[in-house]
Amino acid sequence: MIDQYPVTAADRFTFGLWTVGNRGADPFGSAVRPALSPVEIVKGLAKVGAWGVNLHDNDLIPMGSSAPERDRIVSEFKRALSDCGMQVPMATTNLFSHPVFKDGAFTAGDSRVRAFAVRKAMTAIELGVELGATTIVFWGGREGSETDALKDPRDAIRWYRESLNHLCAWTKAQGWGLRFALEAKPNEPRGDIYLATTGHMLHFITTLDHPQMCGVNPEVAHETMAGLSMVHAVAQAMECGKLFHIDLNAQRIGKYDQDLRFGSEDLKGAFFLVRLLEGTGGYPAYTGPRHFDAHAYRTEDVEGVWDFARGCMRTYKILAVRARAFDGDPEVQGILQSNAGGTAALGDAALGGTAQIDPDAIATRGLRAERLDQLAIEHIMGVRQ
Ligand code: GCO
Ligand code: MN
Ligand code: MN
Repeated sequence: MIDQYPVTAADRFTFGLWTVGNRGADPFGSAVRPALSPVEIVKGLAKVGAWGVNLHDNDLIPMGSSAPERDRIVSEFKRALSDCGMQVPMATTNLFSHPVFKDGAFTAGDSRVRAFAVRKAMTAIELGVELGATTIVFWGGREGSETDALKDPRDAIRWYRESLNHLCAWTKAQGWGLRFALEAKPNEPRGDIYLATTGHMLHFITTLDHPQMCGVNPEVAHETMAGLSMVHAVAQAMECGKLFHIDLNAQRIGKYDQDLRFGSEDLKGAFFLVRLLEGTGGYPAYTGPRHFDAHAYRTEDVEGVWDFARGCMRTYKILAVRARAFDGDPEVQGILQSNAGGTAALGDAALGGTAQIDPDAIATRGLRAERLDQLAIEHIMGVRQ
């Protein structure tokens, strides 16, 4: 059978070492799968057709490794990357696992912890640059609180800004031309995480010393956990030129951070997200990596992990084809055009003509959103081509 949805390097699909490397441990149970080495992961990802792999510093180099150990690990990893033709477009820093970060990294009350975190991020950025990364993600998993008795959130936000300002200035001074992508999450592992959504991050960026080098890394699971629309978050980021990276996965509302296979929940949300990223409904497409920040169900063995990885990419590709079909469908276009009346820019002329506007007449007209949405559903289900 011919594969109608072959994955190619042009798709720019990436996975984190921590995603396919996830061993299925949860707060109630230990690992169910063997550890895969970074080199094994690179080979496995290349085999399923991924374009690149992303990493936290400690996914590759265990904390406390000696300099010679570090160099040996990095050179082995680089060899595997070049043998497999794999890229490392993004790197990030683990600022959450070590107990020193129990009350935050950039927002820790203790200035020594903040200094340690910034230094760790600098070392991780150097590693990223050595591997060819052009985007650095910051996910502040521990930057939050269970009680606001311990510190004033305004101090925390100020410390967060100070750390990022330092990292931006230092990175610029090295002449690396990197971009920073800030990733929001409402909670988990903290009770409440500061700058809880992509919208919070977009505002925070405007308060930094170098806002132009900072953008966002929205994640499906995180916006959904907050009960928000990932499509709207991504659209807002795209609209202001701030979509620097994206974490694709799936999530059910009201649950813990599930990080499920892309498209495995809320297929309609995934469809409209892919439509946005691919630009089939208008505006330029997103050109950055399509990164999957997800992991296989705990029921799976290693083979199931590769099923999971293939599934993420395949669903994305199928949805891209379906989105194109939806936007090319004459009935869809007809409904959209029939609603397009009155899109004149708001200006003096439009405001001057308001006397002629009959609000009651306009209000009687239905917009055919039911039919349009049904058409989207039928395209998603593949019954309309
Ligand atoms: C999570 C986050 C992380 C980050 C990763 C990269 O909820 O655990 O999504 O997976 O994306 O640490 O910074
Ligand atoms: Mn997540
Ligand atoms: Mn993420």
